[in-house]
Amino acid sequence: MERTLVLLKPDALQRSLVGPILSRFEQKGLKLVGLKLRKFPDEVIKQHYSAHAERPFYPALVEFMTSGPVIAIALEGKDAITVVRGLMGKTNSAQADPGTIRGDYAMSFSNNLVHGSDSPEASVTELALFFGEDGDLVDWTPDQTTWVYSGEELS
Ligand code: IDP
Ligand code: MG
Repeated sequence: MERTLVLLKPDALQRSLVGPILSRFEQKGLKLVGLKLRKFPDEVIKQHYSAHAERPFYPALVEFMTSGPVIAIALEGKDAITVVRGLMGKTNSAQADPGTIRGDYAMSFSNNLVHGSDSPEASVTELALFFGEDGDLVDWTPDQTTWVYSGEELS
């Protein structure tokens, strides 16, 4: 099992798309292990996107991501990182496939509703940044687990 960080960006909250986006992840069979609504401090957002610090869109990205509340979500599942990236769709929403979150609900390159970790290394760093405190992530076993996965996949 793998864990990944998802952020619902300020446009998701402004456009009342939190429910539909969260439903995509829940209905896929991913397990919710962390959920947090905050106006995250500039330092947290800058750190989160530090890999893009030299890119021309970075200042606007930080401004956008601190313009309102963000929901940080931790999801767990088999190949959760890749599965979540697939559900999100391409970064430029206008080019994202129908059926993906960005493809169905967004038009923009920057205002693209969701973030998802892009590698196991990134997921560890990002989960620590947004859910670093003890008890912020919850270990539990949904009753449906044995229906979401085969016995072989769970062993
Ligand atoms: P990702 O969110 O699909 O992983 P990244 O390349 O990691 O995409 O970029 C991080 C975020 O920065 C994007 O989700 C988007 O909000 C913004 N961004 C990336 N490239 C551009 C661009 O060329 N113009 C405007 N915003 C961009
Ligand atoms: Mg990225």
